[in-house]
Amino acid sequence: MTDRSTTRTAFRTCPLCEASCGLEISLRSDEQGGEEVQRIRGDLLDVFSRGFICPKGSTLKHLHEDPDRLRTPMVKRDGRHVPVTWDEAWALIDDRLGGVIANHGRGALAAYVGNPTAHSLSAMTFSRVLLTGLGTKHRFSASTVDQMPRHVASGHVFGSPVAIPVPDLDRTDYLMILGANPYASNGSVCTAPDFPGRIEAMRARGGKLVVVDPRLSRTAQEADEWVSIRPGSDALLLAAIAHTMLAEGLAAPGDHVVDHIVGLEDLSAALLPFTPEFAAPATGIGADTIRRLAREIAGAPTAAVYGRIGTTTTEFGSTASWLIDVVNILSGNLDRPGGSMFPTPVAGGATTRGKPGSGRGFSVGRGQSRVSGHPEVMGEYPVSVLAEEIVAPGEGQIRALVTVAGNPVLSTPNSDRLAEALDELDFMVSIDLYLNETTRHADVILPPPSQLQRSHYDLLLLQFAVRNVANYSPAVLPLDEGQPDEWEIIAKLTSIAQGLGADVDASVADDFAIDALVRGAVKGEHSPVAGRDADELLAELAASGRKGPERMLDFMLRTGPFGDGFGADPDGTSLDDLLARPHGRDFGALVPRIPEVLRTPSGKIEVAPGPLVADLTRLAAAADELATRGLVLVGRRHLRSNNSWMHNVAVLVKGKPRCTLQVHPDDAVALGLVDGGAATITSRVGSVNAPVEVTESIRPGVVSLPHGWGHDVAGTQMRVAAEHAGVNSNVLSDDKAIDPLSGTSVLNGIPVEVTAAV
Ligand SMILES: Nc1nc2c(c(=O)[nH]1)N[C@H]1C(S)=C(S)[C@@H](COP(=O)(O)OP(=O)(O)OC[C@H]3O[C@@H](n4cnc5c(=O)[nH]c(N)nc54)[C@H](O)[C@@H]3O)O[C@H]1N2
Ligand SMILES: Nc1nc2c(c(=O)[nH]1)N[C@H]1C(S)=C(S)[C@@H](COP(=O)(O)OP(=O)(O)OC[C@H]3O[C@@H](n4cnc5c(=O)[nH]c(N)nc54)[C@H](O)[C@@H]3O)O[C@H]1N2
Ligand code: SF4
Ligand SMILES: [Mo]
Repeated sequence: MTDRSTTRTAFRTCPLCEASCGLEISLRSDEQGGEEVQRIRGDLLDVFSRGFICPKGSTLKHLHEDPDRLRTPMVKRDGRHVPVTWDEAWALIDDRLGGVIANHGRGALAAYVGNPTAHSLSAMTFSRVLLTGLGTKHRFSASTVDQMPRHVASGHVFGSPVAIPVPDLDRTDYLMILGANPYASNGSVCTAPDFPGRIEAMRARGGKLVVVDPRLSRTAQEADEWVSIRPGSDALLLAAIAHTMLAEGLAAPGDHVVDHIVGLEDLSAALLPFTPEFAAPATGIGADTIRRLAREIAGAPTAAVYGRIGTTTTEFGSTASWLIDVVNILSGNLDRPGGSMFPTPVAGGATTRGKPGSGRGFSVGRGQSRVSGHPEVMGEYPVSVLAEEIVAPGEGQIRALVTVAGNPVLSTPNSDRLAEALDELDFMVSIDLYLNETTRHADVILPPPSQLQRSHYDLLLLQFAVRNVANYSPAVLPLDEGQPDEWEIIAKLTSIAQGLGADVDASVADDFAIDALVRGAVKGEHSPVAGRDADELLAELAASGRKGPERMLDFMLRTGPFGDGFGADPDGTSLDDLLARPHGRDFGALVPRIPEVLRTPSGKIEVAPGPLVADLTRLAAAADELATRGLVLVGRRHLRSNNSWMHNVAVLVKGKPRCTLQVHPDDAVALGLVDGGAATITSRVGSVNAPVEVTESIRPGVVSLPHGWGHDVAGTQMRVAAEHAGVNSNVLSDDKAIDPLSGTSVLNGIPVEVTAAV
């Protein structure tokens, strides 16, 4: 009989959300002579998470074992997906994608890159290779239903879209959270395992938590103060807070940054109209409260203002993100311990490369979307125009689409329209774990290995971490027979799209990519390997036998701010160093980075950038309409859910249905709704029915429906999810409603009508 006791313990960072918790995974031998996961718990020794884990973390086992998870490529034949060999899938892609390129050119190709890309080392390192290789301007991603406004604000103010200050959670005395619910989401664009525990520690040391949200969220319940705000009006609240600081002489950016700021006078002038009295009707927050909040933030020993989804996915997302920086700057909290600080990413950070202290700055509009003329932002277009770009005929019409780790049919606006548009494509290929609402439209689905069969390093998320940390995890379980790694799939797809044929090896794109990375670095005047012989470095990297993401990561670690610089600093880090530290390496608390972090042409913090100041006019003009708007819809997240794709894990979806329409009791009476009954919710673009949950924990005039549900679609293979289908809230989101500065969709504050469903 096989010994069923633990045979091995592995450590691995959880890739499911941004918190990057360390996991301790016990394995035992299975009947087939392999290994199976016995138990997953928090890694007590992880340098960052110290044992914290949420209910999703242990489901890496369930995801790995999920019988619905795809293990072979799927091809659509006569409207049904059937399993095929990898060779068959590649041959078909070569033929069909090649056909589209031959007939219509590369301008007919498009790509949509979804959220889990940010959580996959393979996809992080190779999606850029793919996007370049496809050679099309039709690039879309989940960023334009998420954090793009934050990038735009940082780009204009600090010169780099990834120079994003994060709240120094472990040292702050006062935290204001707008439109985020870290007790459910575990934090976003602020990597902090056990965000709730860090908040509790702050309160234990006498700190204050204020939560601005139209819902009494879990986080708001834990707060010292809940400020109930009308959706979409955060920019007005922040403008009025900044106005108050200026008007009352409380604005003091501090000696540590003041010489590095330009535009303070322009800012003061632009904020003059935004008195608390002006902001009060639209925000639904009293002028006295706004003044008090301004005084509290300015008066606290240290304070940090932090905003997320509820501030970015609104009509004024970019301006709200900018005004968060403004409040942090005026209150003297930018770039100081306890305030809002810039991380120093150990690997792959754009603000640790190039000339420190100044740069080319940030601009948008290097192209316009073909149909609606939206400007390019960070090399992509608003995902809300994907459907029209597929449907509208003419030069540059999208005919073939590649999706990587994305489910836009549930995640992006006016989704019914997008679903119809996908059927008009000549060819669609998806790299995805599941046959779901989006991939059911694909001609070919290419499955990556499970999360446990892949290595990990949070290349993106550690750029926004509240401590400077590095943690690499090797794959826990081996690849299945014949299964390529995720990076090999992306690399090979890239080469096929470049016309290298179905038999091309993944190493072609890989070798090309590392070559470009190393040759670029040795040419960089400020790189630790400036002037070194690229071939020598490439040979040293090759000597380790590494390829793919590992080889790139090793290079990025070694040439990063804490790296060994290929011999320059023997104590510096490298992949070998991290392999010897399964619980990660801590490089300490965040340190001040002004001015070297800046990449503006002026070398200054541009506190009043033209496009954002100009947007204040649009904001002021919207105040009346915001104040009188009728019923609006907002979203919400649940701890046991992860966007659209983890509803096939039975332990996570069991219990009461969670896809309910939350309604305030007063509204329920007025609308004739009863708890447990059904409601019809209608917006400009669509209509859905959902069960009603009457609750005091939402502001009157606001209803809330979570996104990522709506799994009752034919032709998918997610049996558990189908039994807990819920409805797709993005049928209601309006594809025409966007923040014009970033192209980001309005997903919160959608005007709706609600009636009792018959
Ligand atoms: N468990 C779980 N964790 C997740 C995810 C998940 O789906 N489930 N998704 C991950 C992803 S991709 C992301 S981007 C992050 C997001 O992380 P968060 O930004 O923390 O996301 P939410 O939990 O949706 O919190 C948004 C809050 O904004 C509020 N809100 C809505 N409209 C407004 C408004 O106009 N103003 C203000 N001030 N508040 C408003 C909502 O009521 C809600 O409480 O979470 C990540 N973590
Ligand atoms: N109304 C409303 N809509 C929203 C939001 C909201 O708050 N309200 N939030 C928005 C936000 S913040 C985001 S980030 C987007 C998310 O939008 P998307 O990224 O489009 O959607 P996800 O639900 O994250 O779906 C991820 C897909 O990747 C697959 N997948 C999971 N892991 C992997 C992997 O490791 N590799 C590969 N190749 N595939 C994988 C899953 O099967 C699934 O198909 O949704 C947005 N949509
Ligand atoms: S909080 Fe996020 S990273 Fe941590 S265990 Fe849960 S899903 Fe994983
Ligand atoms: Mo997101």
